[in-house]
Amino acid sequence: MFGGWRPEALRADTGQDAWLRYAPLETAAKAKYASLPASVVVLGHSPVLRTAQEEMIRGVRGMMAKTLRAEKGVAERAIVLGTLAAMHAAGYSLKAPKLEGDGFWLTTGQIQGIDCLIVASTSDLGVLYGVFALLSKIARDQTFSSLDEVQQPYALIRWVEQWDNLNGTIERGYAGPSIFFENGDVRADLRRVGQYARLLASIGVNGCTINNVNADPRIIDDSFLPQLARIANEFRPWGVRLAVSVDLSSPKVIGGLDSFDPVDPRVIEWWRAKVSKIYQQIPDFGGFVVKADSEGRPGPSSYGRTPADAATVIARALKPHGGLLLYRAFAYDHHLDWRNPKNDRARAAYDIFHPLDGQFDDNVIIQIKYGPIDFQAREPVSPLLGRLERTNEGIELQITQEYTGQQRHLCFLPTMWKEILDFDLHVSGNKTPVKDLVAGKVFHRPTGALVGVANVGLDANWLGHPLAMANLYGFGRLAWDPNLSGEAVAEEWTRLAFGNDPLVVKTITDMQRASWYVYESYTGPLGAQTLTDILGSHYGPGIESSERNGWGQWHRADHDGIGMDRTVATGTGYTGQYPPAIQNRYESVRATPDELLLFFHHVPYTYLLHSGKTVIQHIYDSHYDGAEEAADFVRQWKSLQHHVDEERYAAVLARLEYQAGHAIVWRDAICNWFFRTSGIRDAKGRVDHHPHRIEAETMQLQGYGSIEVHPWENASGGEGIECVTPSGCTATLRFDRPAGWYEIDVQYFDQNNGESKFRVFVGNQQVDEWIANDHFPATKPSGDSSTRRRIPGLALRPGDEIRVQGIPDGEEHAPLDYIEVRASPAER
Ligand code: GCV
Repeated sequence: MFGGWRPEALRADTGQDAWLRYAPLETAAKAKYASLPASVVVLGHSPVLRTAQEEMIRGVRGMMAKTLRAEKGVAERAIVLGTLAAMHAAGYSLKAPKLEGDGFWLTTGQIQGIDCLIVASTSDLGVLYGVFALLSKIARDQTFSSLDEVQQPYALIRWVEQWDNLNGTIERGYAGPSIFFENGDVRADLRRVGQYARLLASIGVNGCTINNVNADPRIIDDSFLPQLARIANEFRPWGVRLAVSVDLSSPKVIGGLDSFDPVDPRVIEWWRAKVSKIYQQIPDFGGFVVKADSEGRPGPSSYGRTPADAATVIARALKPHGGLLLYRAFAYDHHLDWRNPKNDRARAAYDIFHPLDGQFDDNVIIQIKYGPIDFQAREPVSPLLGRLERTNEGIELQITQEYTGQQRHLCFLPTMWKEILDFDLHVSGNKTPVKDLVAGKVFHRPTGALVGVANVGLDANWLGHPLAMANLYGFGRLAWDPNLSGEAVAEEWTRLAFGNDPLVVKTITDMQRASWYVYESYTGPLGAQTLTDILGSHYGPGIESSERNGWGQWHRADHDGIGMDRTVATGTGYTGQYPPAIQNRYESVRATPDELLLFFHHVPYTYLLHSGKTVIQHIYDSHYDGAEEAADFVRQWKSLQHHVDEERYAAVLARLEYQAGHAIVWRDAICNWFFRTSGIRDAKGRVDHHPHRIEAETMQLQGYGSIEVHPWENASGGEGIECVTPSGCTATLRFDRPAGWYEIDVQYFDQNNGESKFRVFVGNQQVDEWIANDHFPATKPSGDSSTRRRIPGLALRPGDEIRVQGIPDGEEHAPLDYIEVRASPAER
């Protein structure tokens, strides 16, 4: 048998149960929990308490193959679930610690003289959270013989948002269609919604906004409310409050008014009546999210009103029912004049919202993206987070990997979120980490919020990449307790999702922890932001797409240098939005940390970093290192074969191999672009020098013709080849190196508008074939569609003819970029 063979770890797993698998425990662990009581008593009847009892039974049954007896009172050793009030009412005398809100207490103690395991809270929901915490401990093989633990949530509002459209698509969703909507209606089958709510509850998430912030007004049409109520019914047993995004022009578009001016009495009345109707059908409705005056959405500016005017009308309608309004600070002009060096999109949130501080009602939360631009792989913390003293604020994080590899690349985001949440903004010269600001602790606000844009879909494993669910898990865990370390979160998740095999735990935890830095290192150097195609997919490289247009994501790279001057002294003045200590750090080019240098300063390529390298050499080195580290993920993952189930092993391996190839596409695009632009050579001689690469356009072509790829840096040599002959074309080369074992990489373009076939021959022998049927976000040869096929272990002899045959399909013309022939790893 294989070393470390573990039956539970090898069970086939679709990923649907995510971190709530409750896989059978190993024999030793089972013995550890053998003394667990045989019954579970719940004090109370609410749906949430019922859920808590059922979950306890489900978890123990899964992990220990025992079915706890469900009881109403303590007559024998029991796991006792209930609120402190219910325990007192039942006459149980407990010396309870101070608990607030949905915090919980896990302890062992005597109830009526009988030893019990107690899960207590001040709320029913806190009891459910405590049950999940207890089951998580068992699944992670934790000892709890002398259990006495209190957990309190850090922030009151811990919501996820989905950008689902009513037609069933998801904006920036990468894991299938919506679990909520299809064809303009709420789905008939809502089983996945209940399962999602269970996952959310297990990590302490207490609200979910189900539709795109680019909201369809129909979401709150009277005729739609019964459908929303069906979703709320699925959420309710898990204590997840339903919320929706609303369009500010709703009073006009679906309400029949001729205006949506927020101070118009008819508009005020419309919102009041609408909200009442919603609460009649959904009494525990959470509230609304608003995106206004942003990226073409209607907003108060149409009537010369402010966001505070708009927020007030809606907040006052929600207030009597206990509803919240999350008003997004992501509002900016996307028609900025790029020629004006003083213009700066990064300033927008602060410029718009800071003057309004104190003008928002207490049930409004200003929801602020973590950085001033838009979920880039690296941004400084938004200065607005430190500047709202008389207004509730919340932070918006992005779980779906819009700019961070779209769940095809491994990128564990809690590492980034920890840096942000721990970042000390030094407000008024005091220690004020972002986590305290957004929890409302610094200015003693009634509430605060951590919001994560999740965008799970109908794919069995929710987010596409089997390792990406660590991001959803990590969001919930950090929203609950931002003092956890990223490592602890990664390890917890790995144990729950893959079991406790030490090799598995260490390998996956290490990979997750490294992954954000690795992704950053080949996609966006020194705070220049993710150098992706910002006008389209936000996926592959697209270096100039952010320049010379109104979107304001400029990094201003030219022949001499790169970076945005955002200083007060000579630039856009953005640094002046930070409290003095932070302003001083970013205002000075020397004091700015390397990783954010280009966000704040325009410097020559020859500028020397703190690391001792020039900017240009850093760009080259980080992209080469990053691509190598991405390749190393494949090696690390392979060490887990037979330690994790075959299904996930194969699925993760395929994604990591793809990522390793795509990291090279990124590396080459960025290095070549900066080489051509700056004219400065790579001191290590790697850039634009690929000794084993044969450009497809230089091969002997039959039927294939050359094509230019735009932008040029997204294909090797700026060109590729394509075949429009239905029966196929070939590209051939003669191998002229010594006999030995080799591997061949075929770099081709896999568009989503056809499924070309490829075959590779050595002489007359076919050595591989495949169909280009992946679903990259591209309809043409590009940095999005560029991918590779690796053919390992070929015995090649001098004079061999290597021939690639491509057969086009639909609009995809079997496009090829290059092939690389390298000695097999063992022979290098
Ligand atoms: C839902 C970015 C995304 C948009 C998104 C927007 C937002 O611009 O690319 O898809 O819109 O942010 O957060 O509102």
